[in-house]
Amino acid sequence: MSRLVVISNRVAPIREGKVAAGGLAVGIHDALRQNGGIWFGWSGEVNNLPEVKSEQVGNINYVTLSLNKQDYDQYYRGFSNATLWPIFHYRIDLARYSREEYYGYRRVNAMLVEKLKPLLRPDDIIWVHDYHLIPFAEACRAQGIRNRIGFFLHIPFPAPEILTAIPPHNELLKTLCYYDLIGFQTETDRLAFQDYITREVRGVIERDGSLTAYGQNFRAGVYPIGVVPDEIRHLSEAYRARRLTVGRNRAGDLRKTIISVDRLDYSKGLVERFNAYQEFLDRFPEHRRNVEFIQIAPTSRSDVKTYQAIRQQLESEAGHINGRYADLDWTPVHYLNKSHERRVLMGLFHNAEVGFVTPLRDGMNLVAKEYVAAQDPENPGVLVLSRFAGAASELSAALIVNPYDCIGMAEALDRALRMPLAERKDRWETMMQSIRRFDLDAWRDNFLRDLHAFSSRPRASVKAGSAFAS
Ligand code: ADQ
Repeated sequence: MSRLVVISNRVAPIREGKVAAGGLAVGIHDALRQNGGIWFGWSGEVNNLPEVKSEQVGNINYVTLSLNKQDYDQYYRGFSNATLWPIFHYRIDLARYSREEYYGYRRVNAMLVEKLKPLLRPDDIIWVHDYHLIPFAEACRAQGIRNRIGFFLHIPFPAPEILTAIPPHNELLKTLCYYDLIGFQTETDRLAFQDYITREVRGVIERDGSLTAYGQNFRAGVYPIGVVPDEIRHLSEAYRARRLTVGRNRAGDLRKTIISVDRLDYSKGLVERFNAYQEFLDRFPEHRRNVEFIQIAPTSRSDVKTYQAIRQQLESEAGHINGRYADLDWTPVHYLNKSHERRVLMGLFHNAEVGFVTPLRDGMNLVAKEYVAAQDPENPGVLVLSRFAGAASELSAALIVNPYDCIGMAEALDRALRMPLAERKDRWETMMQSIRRFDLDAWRDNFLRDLHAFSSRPRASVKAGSAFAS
């Protein structure tokens, strides 16, 4: 049986042999445990000692390395998070491009391949994750690695008009085509990619559905990432009897809760969401004092400039709403800027009447699925979901909103809070069917099945010693 070798920008932290609980980490961990393998990537440390550390836990070998400051600035902070992330989330206005950073990105990909190469066996299957590692397969081929290599993009794939804002888009997409299988979250993403390949570079769709471009033949498929519904149900039920934060109104009734949980990121539509909540309090005064909004959003990528700005903006918005509406016994917004344990989050989801998930763009958004999976089947809450989250293509029984429509979102909150039990149950059951069908196991198994099935044929080799080899 082939071993699995997973490459991701960060390797999930190892603590006493357990990976940190989180959707993606759990999925990858399970896949590795089945046949044994390697999880390879950056340790998260920045120093001048780029030594490779290896730790064997059961049949999984966790291999990590640190980055030096220049690599970190160019590959991680620069091209990955200041060019690719904003552009792939349709925010050309927030993107910057530097040729040095792009070269650094390519150089680090080549360096990672160099460090991985001695650990590989000829029949290993390699599964690479996300936008930091688009050129990884091309670097593998350049260094003579012939294994089957698949790639999964966790974030959206932009429309070609947006993608071409990246000056070396053609070169970058050429490197992507060295993968045997490229996985996307939604059909929209796959079609945007196919559009680029067929229109921009005159690639061809073959009769077997594979694509040929830049002299490479490869497959592109849709593999929506999912959650583990039973695990979420189990965690959330532990909190069934507890109301963690919410108080009572003057009549003594428990206040209803609207919950949002995100990484603090401009793609998540937090400012627009706060504005919509304020609009909701303005337009529907009958909900004042009877509802509380909990926004959990720990800082992420705090050393990237645009992330500092959004944090300040949100603090000011939350202060503004509370300043305007709060009373001695009512705080309309609880804005919590720190991380919470997974079981606490699932408990909060379970107890919240509304899940308010309104990104401006999102590859999938697992929070939407987690919120639904954490509900009590006898008394489920309502999911208010942005049409621009990948999850919206599966969860059409949510109240779908446009996050740029402030009044529309305020009206959806009102509707969610008033929704009769029968309608809530109907919508929840429809969503749960899809969540069970496209769970985390299905995501992983379908991707790996297709990667195995797509036999590796002899490939044209890339000239070694290219400009980006480290
Ligand atoms: P993220 O942008 O991080 O992931 P998301 O899918 O919502 O977005 O969250 C991933 C996980 O992190 C979830 O399990 C969630 O519970 C957890 N999480 C989020 N915010 C948290 C918080 N404040 N505290 C604690 N845990 C939190 C990227 C893409 C997404 C895609 C995922 C998986 O941007 O579109 O769904 O990868 O492919």
